[in-house]
Amino acid sequence: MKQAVLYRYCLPMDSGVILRHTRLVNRDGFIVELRDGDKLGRGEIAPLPEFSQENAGQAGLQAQEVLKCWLNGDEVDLDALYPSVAFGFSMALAELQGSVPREGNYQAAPLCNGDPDDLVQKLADMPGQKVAKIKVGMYEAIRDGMVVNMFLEVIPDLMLRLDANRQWTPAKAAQFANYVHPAYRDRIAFLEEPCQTPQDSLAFTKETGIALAWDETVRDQGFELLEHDGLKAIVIKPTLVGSLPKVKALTEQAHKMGLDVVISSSLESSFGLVQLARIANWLTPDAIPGLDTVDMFSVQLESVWPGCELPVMSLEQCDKFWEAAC
Ligand code: OSB
Ligand code: MG
Repeated sequence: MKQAVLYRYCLPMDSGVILRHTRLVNRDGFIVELRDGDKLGRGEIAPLPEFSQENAGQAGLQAQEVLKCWLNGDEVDLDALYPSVAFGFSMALAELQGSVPREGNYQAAPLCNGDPDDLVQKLADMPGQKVAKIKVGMYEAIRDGMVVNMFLEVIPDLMLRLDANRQWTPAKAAQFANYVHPAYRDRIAFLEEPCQTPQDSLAFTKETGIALAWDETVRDQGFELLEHDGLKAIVIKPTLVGSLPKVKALTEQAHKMGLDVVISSSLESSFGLVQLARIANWLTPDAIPGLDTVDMFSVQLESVWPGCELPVMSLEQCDKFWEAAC
């Protein structure tokens, strides 16, 4: 017997989570659950407001159609689905087939959202290579440059990942780069999306020698992965990119080009984050994933993120939005 369930969740966030222009008070999403005989597979479908093209309502409706097809034994074209639906459904299928190893990579590159003291403490507790991520581009470029210098000076074995989210004009980006001590530039593992266009970002990396990573660019219409001088890594957010087979193919292509791949969160619940940690351990065993986002919630869902002490809500406590069997 085959059975499919869609659970709907609405999880309260920590106060003050801002996504681009809006404050995210609750995170809305779905957990898809597939059963086939005694096998079980689950995945999370959670479009991210301000980032996904689809909203939770649209994703929920499409997920129902997909699950009906699956119950009927019909072929599902993953590439025709919304990325969030393609990812959650394909992850559930992969779990059902036992193709994603259980072990996860729960090392995180701690995120610094403003308070340097916070980050210094987190890094002091970090074993092995210290890697942290700082958002830049929100304040003065010179201030960003000062913060980067400060961290690299205070913590000599620290490598930094920076993310400007396409906030800088070429002039602002140059201002930032001029402020970072030349001897420290090699300890910037990469800077994600410094400029408003990929062309400007490529020019920036060429001029400054600061390594570049694509994040938004990976999701641009018609994106094709090409080698460029200075391009060091790509960030893959599966909820925004699409199915697990697509994520795997893109990862393999990037690795062949010698690029690092960082599996990263789109603010999935702890349930989805744990699955992303498993995907990261499987597909990118040498890279620390970008999954330090569980603390943006005020509850976890079903799975506990290692070391996180937030209360845990179970799937049984969620609304069963839709179910069917055959
Ligand atoms: O700017 O990369 C971003 C999460 C949700 C939406 C956008 C972003 C992020 C992250 C996740 O930064 C954490 C990470 O990539 O390390
Ligand atoms: Mg980014």
